[in-house]
Amino acid sequence: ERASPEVVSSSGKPKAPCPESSPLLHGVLKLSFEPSLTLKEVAAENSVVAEGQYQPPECTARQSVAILVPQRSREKHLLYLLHHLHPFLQRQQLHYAIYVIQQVQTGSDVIQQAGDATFNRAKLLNVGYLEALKDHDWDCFIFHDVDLVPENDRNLYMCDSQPKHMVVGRNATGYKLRYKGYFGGVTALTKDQFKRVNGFSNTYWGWGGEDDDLRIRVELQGMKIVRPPPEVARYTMVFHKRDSGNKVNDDRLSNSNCFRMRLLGRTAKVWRKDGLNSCSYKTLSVERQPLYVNVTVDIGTPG
Ligand code: UD2
Ligand code: MN
Repeated sequence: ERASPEVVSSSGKPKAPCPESSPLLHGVLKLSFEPSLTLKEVAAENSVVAEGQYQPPECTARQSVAILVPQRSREKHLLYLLHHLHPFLQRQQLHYAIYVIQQVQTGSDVIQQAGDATFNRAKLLNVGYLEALKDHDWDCFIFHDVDLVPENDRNLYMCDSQPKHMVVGRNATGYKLRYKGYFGGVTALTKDQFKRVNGFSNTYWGWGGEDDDLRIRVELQGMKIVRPPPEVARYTMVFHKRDSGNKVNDDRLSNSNCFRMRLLGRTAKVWRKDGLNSCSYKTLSVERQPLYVNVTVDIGTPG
């Protein structure tokens, strides 16, 4: 175990629990997306972060939170996210670490940056959960798109008694919930909530459906999704086009003229066998960089 929260301060006195509401919060934030921003600059702004991890010096954090970010060829988005998220989480007085899970595929004898292999967001997040638990017994996991930046630091990156969906609205969609039951973008589940649903399905290759599948798993367990107030749960999504290697997953659902409910329709039948307990992968490296832990992993191919 490498990161238990310090319960004793450097002076040797026990640290009091952090207040229920952090005095450091600003509310609405002014975001910036400066194309010239560099990793070095973001590291310099965050000298209090070591190996992607931080704990408040002044009190004992109420939760230990692992932020899991699936990423492939979105380095600029990652930089914007790190730039905003580190100070944001510090103002929330959390003990936290950021994990970036990179999808790579191994060929027979060459390791190939998987520019072309089909992306699998859900499986990468399962890997992130399993790998992060090797470092520390995290209370709470935040499953986080690389391109979403929170606009208000009262959107607390902590877990509740029920699974929490943090993105009620975002810039591109008029800050409205996209549809009832929408569970994409950023979600927060405790270690036990995520384990109870057996994590994400590993079978969603390409874009879409994996977030709805997780919602179904949550509902099957009789849990109920909660959301922060809409004025707080707001995000800016950095502009992007659909990546190559992440085309719409047509198996995920369908309408009358194609395959109805191919994957989502079988969730209730398969969730026990398809998830954390069947997530096979090969960890290629775990690099402890100053601002995040970089987990590079071979998760295989759809076939
Ligand atoms: C929506 C959801 C997202 C997920 C996705 C369907 C929101 C705000 N987000 O995202 O959570 O359910 O639909 O799969 O509703 N990524 C890479 N490289 C790639 C492809 C994907 O890093 O080549 C990662 C990255 O973290 C990205 C995320 O996967 O943010 C989702 O992919 P997207 O941003 O292309 O899809 P989007 O915005 O429609
Ligand atoms: Mn996106």
